[in-house]
Amino acid sequence: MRTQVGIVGAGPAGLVLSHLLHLAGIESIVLESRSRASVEATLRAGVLEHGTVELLKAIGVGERMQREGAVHQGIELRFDGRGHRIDFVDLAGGKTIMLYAQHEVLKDLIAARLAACGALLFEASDATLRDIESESPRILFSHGGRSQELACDFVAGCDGFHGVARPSIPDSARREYVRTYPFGWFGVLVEAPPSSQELIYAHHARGFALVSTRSPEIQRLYFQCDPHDDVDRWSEDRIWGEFRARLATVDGWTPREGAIVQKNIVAMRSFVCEPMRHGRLFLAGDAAHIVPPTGAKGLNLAVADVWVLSRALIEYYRSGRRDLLDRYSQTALARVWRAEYFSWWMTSMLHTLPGNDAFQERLQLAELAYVTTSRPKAVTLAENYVGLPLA
Ligand code: FAS
Ligand code: PHB
Repeated sequence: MRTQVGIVGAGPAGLVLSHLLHLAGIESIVLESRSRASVEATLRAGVLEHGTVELLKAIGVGERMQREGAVHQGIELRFDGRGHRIDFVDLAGGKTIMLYAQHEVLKDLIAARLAACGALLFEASDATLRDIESESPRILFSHGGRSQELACDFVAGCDGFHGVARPSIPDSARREYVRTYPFGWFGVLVEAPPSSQELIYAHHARGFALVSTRSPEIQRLYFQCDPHDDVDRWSEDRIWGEFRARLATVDGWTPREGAIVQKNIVAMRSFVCEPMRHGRLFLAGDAAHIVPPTGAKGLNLAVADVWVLSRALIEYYRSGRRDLLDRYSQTALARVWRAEYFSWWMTSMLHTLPGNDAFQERLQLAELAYVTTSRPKAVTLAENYVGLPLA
């Protein structure tokens, strides 16, 4: 098989890239190890930045998002039993965010790829990259029980943190920056009406809590937990008890409770691989970087990476120019480190460190008080949260 751009992974990065290239007349083949059903059912992110929403609309996959997603104009920071609203429209030049689940975005992208006769191979296993330092890299893989080889001009490694692309870069040619956090997020999916009009980020001595949403009937909530805990040790009563305690306000606010239909624990880490390019292999999304979800940046960074990569590939095929390709890693990493900083800052400000360091807690409360009383500081949070303009 032969194509111009071989893409490993059908997550947000791989699918948006394939569609952007298609719209510019550039061929690609997406190899995904899981089934379509599994990809379309994976529960992950829920917040789309302003730029991500505009891009999905611009490439023709925004119709259902605009119909079923919810536009949010701000968030609430809650601490010391009081809520403080961060107004994006006022503080971030009228920009907003969209609450629309990642797996719904993937369903829309897959439908658009297939409607455009895009080449999308699900259950393509054992992918191995070859000759990525040459002008004609190859991807070996198995599909339908047969060994296959895909020859291409470029390989886009969009296969997530546990994929094969990043490890294909020799250790000597890459450097990895890691920060792990001594806590995780206990996430629940709940059948209930929304508890609030906007997301609530709560700081509490018992640990962080987040009220998010998926639809008028389904809510998504998280609380800070021991990353090694076992979800089965948590009964519904105990879970709701934790949310009530951490989200309590002086005027008696309580969450709208309902049946918990899914629960899981996600570990928290910050990770960056430099460079994001090696020869003809270009990494994008979680394959190159991970952010703790406190800043809601994961999916949006993946989309921002492939926006930059697609501009570079389009210019290469249009004019033969290689400078944008050569600057891809540097350009993408500038945004990645900004998002890493923002996600680390939000995480550090809102999570309780094990051992309850009283001085640290006072520093966090001082930072929260400053963010919610200083306009310049609130603007910093708002503009980073809604997303900085795509490069
Ligand atoms: P993805 O991981 O989404 O996609 C990679 C794809 O490559 C997958 O479909 C995988 O099956 C495939 N693949 C892997 N190895 C392969 C191989 N060898 N061959 C072929 N295909 C291969 N962000 C938030 O903002 N909010 C959240 O609540 C949130 N929750 C998250 C929960 C979890 C458990 C995880 C892991 C991430 C979460 N994120 C969240 C971050 C998330 O949104 C990611 O940033 C986003 O999925 C990144 O997109 P991609 O880079 O496309 O990678
Ligand atoms: C989510 O809705 O899943 C979500 C929202 C905000 C975050 C992280 C996750 O910061």
